[in-house]
Amino acid sequence: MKKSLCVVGLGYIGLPTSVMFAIHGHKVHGVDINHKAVEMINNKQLHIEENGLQERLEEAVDAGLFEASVEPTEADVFVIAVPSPIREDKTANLDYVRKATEAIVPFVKKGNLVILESTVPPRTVEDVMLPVLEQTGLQIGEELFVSHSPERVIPGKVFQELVDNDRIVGGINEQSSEMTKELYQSFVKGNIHLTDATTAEMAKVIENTYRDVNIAFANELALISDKIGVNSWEAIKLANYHPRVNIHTPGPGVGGHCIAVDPWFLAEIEPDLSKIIQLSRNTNDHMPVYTAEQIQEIMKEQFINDPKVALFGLSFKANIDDQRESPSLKVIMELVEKGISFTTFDPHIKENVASNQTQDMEEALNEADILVILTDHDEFKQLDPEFIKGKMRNRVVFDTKNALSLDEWKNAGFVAKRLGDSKNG
Ligand code: SAJ
Repeated sequence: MKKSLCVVGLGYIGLPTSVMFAIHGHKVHGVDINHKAVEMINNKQLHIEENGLQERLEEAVDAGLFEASVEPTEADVFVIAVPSPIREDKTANLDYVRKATEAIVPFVKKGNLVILESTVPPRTVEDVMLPVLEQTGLQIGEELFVSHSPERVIPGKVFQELVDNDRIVGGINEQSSEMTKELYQSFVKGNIHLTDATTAEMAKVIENTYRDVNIAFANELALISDKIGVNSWEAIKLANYHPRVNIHTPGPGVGGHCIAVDPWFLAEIEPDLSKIIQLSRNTNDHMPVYTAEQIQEIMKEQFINDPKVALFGLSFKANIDDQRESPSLKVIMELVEKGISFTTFDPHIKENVASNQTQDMEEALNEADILVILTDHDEFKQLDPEFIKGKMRNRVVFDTKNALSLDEWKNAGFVAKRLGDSKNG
């Protein structure tokens, strides 16, 4: 049955989810506090980059099934997809979730369903949302239904994963779960697994924690390999041919709003029991520092005093424009602290937001002594060393993402190095 939806939060998750519901026939009213984003969306313009979003947004708006506003409205279903960041002290900041819940209270009626999609520490629905929703005066679980259905899509492939991924639905009671499942069935082709709200919260947080811990392991292998003349990328690839081994890949750090954040939700709840989790987080957080040290080291080895560094890649991973928690920004901070001059370039980030950023690749390379690849965008994998070499002052390249063929760059006369690879670098 077609429903009316009010989706609070029109960011990387809320906007694609809204248009998906709309193009599947539901009437969606999207809400965001960002006036500019709301105006852009209503004009069928994007304030974020995601494959396939533009055409779906146009389809949804043209069909009259999607509109954006700064105010919520009455609806059958409320979906909350707002940020749930951590504070400076690594504790969960649930202010957005709380405020979004408070904002819908005046519009919630008997028989409505409220779904939280944001990733949150276990017990948030029970301890943070329900007390706010009680202000509606409705009997929770009988007159008002509530669930957590965590988003699990990966930026860049959101539309594919919204459809194909299995979905977890954790209701505060069975009826909440069933109502939520029925709604998502309008577009989800994966299995929909029902559980309770707190287990759903836990499942989502541990998915990202699993990844963080495994990336930390890969990064540790890179550090060891750098010391002992091994190429960690090659060793990991070989180890992964074992049917029960699946090591992740090293890099300059872990970015994004999820994997670098969610493990802290568990650490906050049980600090004494989450030793591997905290160690992994700290290992991954140290990688930008290590990357900056490596840059400095390479420049010293090449007897280049007062170097200028060209940093390529500002988004937190390949082929997206999202810079949240990006390791590149931390590498920049480290270089600033070391007094090393640099330029930054990223073809996916169209406005200059980072320090010394330029939209012109050649300008970024001008007078540069070392080119550092921090994000493995497709554009960087296709860089031609023969072209690049004429643009730089010195020919040194440092690849932190295994995006380049070092042999090709060496053949073009570069000193070519790779993070976690002291065999070739
Ligand atoms: N990274 C590595 N090595 C790896 C994999 C990733 O260094 O082997 C780095 C990336 O470069 C990036 C960061 O980790 O900086 C995170 O990237 P990612 O692609 O692993 O994940 P996200 O943050 O884009 O999306 C994750 C996904 N979670 C899992 O894969 C378990 C996604 O499904 C979630 O929906 C999303 O978090 C979220 O919103 O929670």
